[in-house]
This record gives sequence, C-alpha cells and structure tokens, in this order.
Amino acid sequence: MTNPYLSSATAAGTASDVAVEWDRGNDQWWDWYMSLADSPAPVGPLVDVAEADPGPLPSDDEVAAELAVPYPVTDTQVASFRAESFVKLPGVLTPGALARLRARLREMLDDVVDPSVGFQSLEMMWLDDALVRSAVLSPRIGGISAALLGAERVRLYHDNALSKEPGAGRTPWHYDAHHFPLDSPSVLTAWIPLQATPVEMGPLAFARGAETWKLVADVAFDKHGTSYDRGVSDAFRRDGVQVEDRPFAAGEMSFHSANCFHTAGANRTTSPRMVLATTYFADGVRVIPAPTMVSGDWRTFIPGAEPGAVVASARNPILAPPTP
Ligand SMILES: O=C(O)CCC(=O)C(=O)O
Repeated sequence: MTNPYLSSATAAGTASDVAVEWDRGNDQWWDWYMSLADSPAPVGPLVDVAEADPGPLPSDDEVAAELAVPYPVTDTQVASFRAESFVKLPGVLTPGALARLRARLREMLDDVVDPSVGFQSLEMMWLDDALVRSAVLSPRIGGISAALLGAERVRLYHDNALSKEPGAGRTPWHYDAHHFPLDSPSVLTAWIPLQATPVEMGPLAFARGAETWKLVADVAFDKHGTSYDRGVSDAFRRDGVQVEDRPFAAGEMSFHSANCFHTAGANRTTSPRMVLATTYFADGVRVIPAPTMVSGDWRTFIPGAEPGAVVASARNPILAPPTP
C-alpha cells in the first residue's frame, strides 16, 4: 500500500527506493517517518504524571549564563559514548532552565502546529528566539559534543522541537546516518527532554554498541509501511542486542552518534513528552554525494552546501567553547 504522506515522486519505485529528494516540509517528513513505526494497540488509560515544581524560574539571561559553564565530561563517559554509541549524562540542565525552555518551545509549537498532530515538530527555532539560541549554541552542550566526538570544534546541523503528545505512538527504530546528508561518523545528536521522562512517556531508547548498526545493514528499508521497524526489532532480539530504555531524570540528557540505532516508546501519559534535540558535527564535514528523501528538507539546514562541499554556511555556526 502507498504511504499517504508521500508525494507521487517520493512514492515511486520499489518500497526501499529513496533516491529522490524530499519534496515537502520537515513537519510532513516527521508525519511520514512516524507512520513507519510498528505500534502495538494501546492497553489501558493514559497515566497522570506529577509535574515537579521547578521553583522560581530563571530569566533568559540566567539560563544563557548557566549554559555557558562547562560540564565536566569524564574519560569514562567519553569511552562509554564511543563503545556504546550513546551516553546519558545527569544534571546538564537545572529544573528551572528546563521549565523555561519547555514553556518557550510550547509557545513556538502552538503558534504553527496543527494541535491534532500526535508528533509535533519544529526546526530552526534558534534563528528566531534568543532563549532557544542560547541553548542550541550553548558552550556547555557544544563542549560536551566536542569532547565526545574528539573534535576541536563542532558546528550546528539543526535544532528540533519534538513534542510527542499524549497517546501518540512509537518512534520507529532508525539511525541518523541514514538521515543526515553528512559524510562522516563525527555527528551526534543531543536529546534534551524538557521534563523528567518516565518509561510511560516514551524516553529515547538506544541499542548498545558502536557496531550494532552492522547487524541490520541488510534489513530492507520500507518507505510505505512498518516492515523495516519490525525487521530491525526482530534482528536485535535474535542477536541479543541490549537496549537501554530507562527513564530520564529532570536535567539528564543523552548524546547519540549518527551510527546509534534508537527508538522511543509511545507516550502513554496525559502530558506531552517535550524535547529539544540538536545535532552537531565536527568542523570540516562534507555533504554526501547523493542526499535522499530520508534527509528531509536538508537544504534548509545547510543552505548552499551542494553534494561534496564542506558544510560551513551561516546556519552552521561553530559553537563557542565554554569559559571555565
Ligand atoms: O524523540 C523521538 O522520539 C525521536 C528523536 C530522534 O530520533 C532523534 O532526535 O534522533
């Protein structure tokens, strides 16, 4: 069956044929991509989660100051990121900064997103909003990203607000090297949940292992249905791949490499699972020779960078190092 979110150009060819470029917006890209998840029928009512009181909220300037301070990444955390392809770091943001960012992203999403959409998304917020910019370009998160990648300098690929609304289903298994048109493994995504994220809310979950992606390299992508997600799941179960799917405490965030397979459960709570996700790459990375429809509207994120070119547009600033 043809996937309803595809145009006639992107739907053409075999189910694994993704050679053409995406021809709709990034919000429609997410609608399509989420439709590829194999979601079991929900059991039971949505669960209420208690919202913690963050105390007096910091000003925008105070959030920016907090995010300019370095986070002490340990050698063990760097080694774990390289061995496992992801790492979860506690206490990167204070509850007050989370609450402010959550409120700002909510306003920005509510201004533009159809409230009936289950997985709401918005990119490039940093261009319009100073608070979001201070988080997306923060020396603290940039410093962690550079340490994990072993890069002298990192650049921004894009930001994402991702709100999985109450009752919305799973995020399919995938790895970002399939998505980003960046010709390097030195790419990672910081996934910043803007509230404590219990298992019932669908925290991001990771397949452990730097080479785990190779186990599923032969699973055929399916642009119309759920067989790719199911195939990856089955292969991981068969091969005994360990999956980290524990909750995130408030202020905890994860960093996953472009080769890390990840997924997320449905949101079975009555609160939106709100996330700021930001992707960075080592300075000097080039555009892959032939971006596909799986890269979404990538030209918005790296304007003017044609296949083969070094990515260094004004929308890909180098993150300033933290000041100790
Ligand atoms: O938030 C989600 O459910 C998916 C996010 C994701 O895949 C990513 O940020 O790489």
